[in-house]
Parts: sequence; structure tokens; C-alpha cells
Amino acid sequence: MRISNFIGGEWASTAEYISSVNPSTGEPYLEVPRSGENEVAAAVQAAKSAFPAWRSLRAEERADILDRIADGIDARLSEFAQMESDDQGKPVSLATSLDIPRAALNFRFFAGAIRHELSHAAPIDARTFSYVRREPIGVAGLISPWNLPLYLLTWKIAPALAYGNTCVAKPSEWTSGTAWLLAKVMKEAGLPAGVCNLVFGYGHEAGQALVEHEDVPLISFTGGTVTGRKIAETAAPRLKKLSLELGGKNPTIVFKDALEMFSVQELAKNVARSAFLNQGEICLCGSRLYVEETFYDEFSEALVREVKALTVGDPRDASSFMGPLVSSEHLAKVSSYIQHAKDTGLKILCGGERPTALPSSTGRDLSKGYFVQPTIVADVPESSRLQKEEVFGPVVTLSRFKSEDEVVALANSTRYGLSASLWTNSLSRAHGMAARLEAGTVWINGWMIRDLRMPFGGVKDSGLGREGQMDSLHFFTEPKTVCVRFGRQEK
Ligand code: TXE
Repeated sequence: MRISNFIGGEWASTAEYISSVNPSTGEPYLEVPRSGENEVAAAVQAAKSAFPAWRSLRAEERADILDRIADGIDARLSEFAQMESDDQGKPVSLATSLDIPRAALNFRFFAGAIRHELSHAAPIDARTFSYVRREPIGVAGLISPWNLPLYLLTWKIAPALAYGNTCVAKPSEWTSGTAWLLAKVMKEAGLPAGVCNLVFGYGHEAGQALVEHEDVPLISFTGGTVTGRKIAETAAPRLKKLSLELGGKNPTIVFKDALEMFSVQELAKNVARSAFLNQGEICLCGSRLYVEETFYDEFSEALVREVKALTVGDPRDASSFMGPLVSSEHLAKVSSYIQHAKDTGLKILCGGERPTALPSSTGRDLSKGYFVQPTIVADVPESSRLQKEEVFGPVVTLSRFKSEDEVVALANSTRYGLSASLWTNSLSRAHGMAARLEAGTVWINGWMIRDLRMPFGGVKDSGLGREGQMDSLHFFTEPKTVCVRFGRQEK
């Protein structure tokens, strides 16, 4: 199947195409446009032309269109979920319950936000006051990754459009399918031509051209830290507004007193889910597990039992918890960390290999798919690559700690700071630690509970800036202060 760019409300072809592979079978299944400077320039021009009319619509009119896009996503739920799975490797069940509904929610949420938005005003004296207009910025450049393709793309498109900008979006070259389906939905929903344009292709070609383009004053990017740094280097001298949501090496911290609330099995189940959901390919996954020493043996036994029971198999099967990794390159990267654990004599508690049997009720040949077992490596030195670098796959480390001070220091001893999750029944410990952990989000007795009203983003190498209701408003608009005086000032 071949997909097209979506520029000015029309489908546009390119001279060359990238072959995108289905990671379950290792077979090519999608031809993705290989766009470059020319396609990006055409898309930016279309977005620029559409901007004056789009920004002039009443908020209610924009909100209605966004709601219709959400409805259109819902109506095609199974088509989206199937494509997301074929493109990315994630179980269809996960795409159906999480990725696609959350993508629809992104549109509904920002439609609601602009319907209820208020601006503030400040009286100076009886005849004078100031008020703030929040104005859209122009053409937003939106660059998204492959791990939660539609969800993270719409997390950018929805607020950009809601607040009156037009946009050019560049999804990951590995997972472009659902973005193309989204373009169909946007067309059906009556989004005016040019308001949202999709340009597919490689990051160093289409992505780079978008960041460099002089008519794109704002870039929102989610992806790897190395790419984020490169984008910052390109954007900074051009004085572009920038939001970077980058990688993570998130700690999960388990105290024994959590047993006052959960059984050891429940704790193990929750921690396993937060480590291995979506094959561990979520920037929020807990990849460094720290367990209180007095509880370590009991917990690690339960965790290993839980993880060994996770089914790795055909992502089209409802029973599969994990599918393949996204690409052969990524499999090679993740495998190199497992090999490093073996080479340095670390203790692998479970996993560490390609699964020997891959259950599939569809009868598909999965022998060339990029599968790997969920893997736990124990007692890893803090200086090890495994403890320091983002694996972004189903490989986690398990360590023990004695005290709060010790575990806070360990948790913070990374260049990343995206999220942390903490399991404890002690209120004072929970809030005390939340204040000390260096992270954009701290979950207490939970994980990946998303509230779109809250700021989302990371500290340190995990990013720059925040998005979320008010933060997205601030990012995707510029405030203008208007000071009004009625008549002549009395002496
Ligand atoms: O991401 P990239 P990749 C992490 C994870 C992963 C690593 C690399 O550790 O292993 O990043 O993954 C576009 N100018 N995360 O290589 O390269 C690219 O085409 C403009 C964390 O897939 O950062 C894609 O659309 N754009 C993460 C997007 O950037 C460029 C999710 C992300 O690609 C570009 C994914 C350039 N010069 C990976 N180069 C998370 N935080 O969720 C690339 N791109």
C-alpha cells in the first residue's frame, strides 16, 4: 500500500518512497513518501495561506470541527488500531484501548478547552484597564516519534489547531500509516484545506527542512534526546519557540509499606505493566526498579513470576501483552544492551532471548519479526550503561535500597528526568519524596495516569517546556497586552 502527503487538503505524491516494514513479519507493507525541502515548502505555503481564515473563526467553530475529527477517529477505531499495530508492532488490543481513544480525546479535550477559555484583564484606574489577547503564532512545525504514533501526533495537532494556528506535521518515517488515516478523517470532518498538512519522510530530510523553514516560528518535537539537541541547535539561532519532549530513564520505587494497600502480586503486576507496556517503548516506562531491601526477595520473586507469564506473540491476538519491537534497527539497539549484560556477567533474572515460541492464532509467519522477551537484569552497578542509558525497550534493571535518602539519590543520579513512580502507603513519605525527585511527573501508587489539564514534560535531558491545558495555551499562543483608556485623563 502506498500513502501520500496531505498538502492544502489534497493528496500529493513524491518522486521517491520509503519502504516501511511490518515489524511482526519483517515484510515491507507500506510505501511512505520521501519528502524533502520542496514538499515541506509547499506544505508550509498551504498552512500559511490557510492561517488568516482559520485564526479568524470563532473558537466555537474551531471546537466543532475538532469534535468532528474526534468522532471520525472513534468511527474508524478498529481500522486505526489495526494499522497502528501493523506499523508499530503494538498489540491491537492496546491500540484499541489506549492509543486511538486517547488520540480522539486529544481533539475533544482541546475543543472543550477553547470553549471555556478566559483571558484576564487588570483595571488601572476608573478610566483605564489592560487586558490580554492570546494570539495564535502562525504555522506550527510538529514532529512526532514512532512509539505512540497517533496519540503523540494528535497531542500536538489538536492544541495547535484549537488555539488558531495552522500546522505542518511530520510523523516518524517508521510509523506513518495512522497519520495518513487521520488526514482522511480531517478531510471528512470538514477541516478547511491547508489548516493541517502532513509531510512524510526522514527526519534528516523532511524534519530538518521543517525546522529550518523561515515561515515556521514554532516547533513541537517528541523523540530522542540526541535529535532534540540537534533541533534545538537549528531552532535557537532562528529564535523559534521550542518544546522538546525527550527520553526518560524513569525510576519505579517500591517500599515495603505498600503491602498495607496491595498484595505483593498486585504490586508486581503494576510494576511489570509500567515496565513492559508497549514493549517498553514508552518514554514514561519505569526502567530502573528500586525495591526496599527488606522486601526485595519477596518482590523480585513475584515480579519474575509475573513477567514470565506475559505473553509475547502475534499483536493481532487479544492474548498478546507484547508484540515485536518497532524495527530491526531498534531490535539491534535493545539486543546490544542485553548482550552487554551478558558480557559483563550481570544476573539476568528472566528473558534475555528471542522468545522460542510465538503464539499466533492468525497463522502468520512471525519468524522474521523483531521479538524479544521481557528482560530483568538484577544488581546492576550504577555506572553501567544499562543503568544510565535509555534502552527504550523491554529491558529493565532491578536494584535494592535501604533508605529514602539513598533511593532519592539513586533515582536522581541520571541525566534524564521525565517521570517517576512511587509505591508506598505512607502519606508523608510519598509527598516528601515527590518534592525531592527530579522529574516532570511523579506518580504515587499508579503509573501513566494522564490528566490533560496538567503540565507534561521533563527536566534535565528529558526536555524543555511543558504541554497540557494551560501550558499548551501558553506554548501555542503569544500574549498581547492591550491597554485601554477611555477619554482624556482628568488632571
Ligand atoms: O527518534 P528520533 P528515533 C528515543 C529512544 C529511541 C531514540 C531514537 O531512546 O531509541 O529516541 O529513536 C524526526 N530534524 N525516543 O530514532 O530520531 C524523526 O523523523 C527534525 C524517545 O525514532 O528522535 C521522527 O519523526 N526531525 C521518544 C522524530 O524526529 C528529525 C520516542 C523522532 O525521531 C530529525 C521515540 C532532524 N534532524 C524515541 N531527525 C519519546 N520521548 O517518546 C529525526 N527527526
